[in-house]
Amino acid sequence: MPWRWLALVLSLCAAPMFAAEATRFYGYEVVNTYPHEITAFTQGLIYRDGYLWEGTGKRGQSRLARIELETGQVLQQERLPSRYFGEGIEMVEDRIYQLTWRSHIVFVRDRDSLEQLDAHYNPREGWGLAWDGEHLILSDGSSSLQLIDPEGFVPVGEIEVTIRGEPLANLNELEYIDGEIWANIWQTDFIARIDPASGVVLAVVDLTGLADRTELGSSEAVLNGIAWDGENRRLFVTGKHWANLFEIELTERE
Ligand SMILES: [Ca+2]
Repeated sequence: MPWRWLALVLSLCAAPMFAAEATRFYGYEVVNTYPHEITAFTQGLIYRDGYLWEGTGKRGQSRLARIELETGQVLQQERLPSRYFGEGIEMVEDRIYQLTWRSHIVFVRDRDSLEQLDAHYNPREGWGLAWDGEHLILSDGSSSLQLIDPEGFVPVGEIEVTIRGEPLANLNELEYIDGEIWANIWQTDFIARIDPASGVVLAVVDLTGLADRTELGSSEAVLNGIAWDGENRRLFVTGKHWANLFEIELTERE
């Protein structure tokens, strides 16, 4: 039941005393609003070296792009062959990994030229990707996250993600922030903050209303894409077919 977890979250909201003990909840404030290409079907988003990097999906529209934050302008891009549906991206040193949805191929590109250096096999679906400094973290739409050695893209571990003891599925775009794994929950306005050691959802970020602040380019326009500027501690979020990307700060909920 795909919405089972949502019922759990809402029940937590309705019981704040218990929720405060079990799962923290955060709201948000918008700090900055930037342009974002409304045609971009955002599947992977990171901020590194002063730029946004975005992987997009849809066959025939999939690409990896380096983007200027302030203008949303694409500075550099590499398109995927039209048979591939691009998914999550992550940078490991001078290499960028880009997932495909169901083609089981992971492209490895040079950070500077975006030229393909290598390709790996991913036995699962490819959804989101993050980097904890030692392993890549892969989501596949289930409640399970894979830990992967970037050398050869070899799975070395698994994290089962739960909220109040129940599996939390539909984990999508990922970001590793201050020792936590943050995950968009597909087709919702929620981001889960996950303890990598236990898989327990420590907190839920509720971004309800953010989509109302931008133009949406299709019926598939949902929140997706988390990027963290660790140096300046800035948090960026956007969505598929959203006309804007937002810098937000979290607010505590009672
Ligand atoms: Ca990300």
